[in-house]
Amino acid sequence: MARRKIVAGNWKMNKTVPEALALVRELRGAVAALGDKVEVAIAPPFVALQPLHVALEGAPLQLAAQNCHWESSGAFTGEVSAPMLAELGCAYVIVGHSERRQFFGETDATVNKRAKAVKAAGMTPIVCVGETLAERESNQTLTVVERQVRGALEGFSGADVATFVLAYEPVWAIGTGRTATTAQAQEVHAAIRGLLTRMYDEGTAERVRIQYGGSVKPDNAAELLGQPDVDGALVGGASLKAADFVAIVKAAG
Ligand code: G2H
Repeated sequence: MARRKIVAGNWKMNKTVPEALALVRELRGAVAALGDKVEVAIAPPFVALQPLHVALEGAPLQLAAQNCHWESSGAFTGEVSAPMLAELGCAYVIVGHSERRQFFGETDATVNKRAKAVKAAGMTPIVCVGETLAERESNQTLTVVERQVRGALEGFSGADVATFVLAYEPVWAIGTGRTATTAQAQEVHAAIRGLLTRMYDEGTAERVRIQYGGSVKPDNAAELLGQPDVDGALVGGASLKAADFVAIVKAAG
């Protein structure tokens, strides 16, 4: 089954609002010129969402947030809720990014709660999973990834999950310049799809889009994105320059 590839730029804690607007001005036309074969999203910091929502009107670029809280409102100082993000035009919310797991105490249970809030607010979660270097070196990759996928998706129906995006991001490849080989990426992506078949059914598993993330660059994107179970990329560092990000989108098409 042909899955439409999705390339998303995770800007992390980069770009002021003027810088974000300037980058989007560059991206708009360049992405539009590539046609609609590949879905493209950008995840700027929260403070840039509203101005970019306005700036992106009519553009073939989806807006994504990098995280959200699981409650709709309340006494949660410093947090942002899913309905607030939906109101700003977000189509996607990244949940469970390894930097959230590593630096902010994210667990499989809180990833699940956030994914439920995202879905309830009418958006689509991009659920990140991935093993550390120590876990890979001790042959725990598939066990860890299975635990993360099961934990994140607990309580969702196959119909829900079929619309979700998963992102396999080996922690050892994030921002390090080390990329998983195409074989390593494909092996884990295929294993995730096999797991989804066991958890739901083959039809569901075939519909879920699984992105690869971790030092994706213009020069490695085509090979990674050419793998049968790699349905897109979650791009960090290389999404901060229009030319690099557009080249990756092009490689996906
Ligand atoms: C992984 C990725 C984007 P980078 O975190 O989510 O970042 O491409 O910089 O490794």
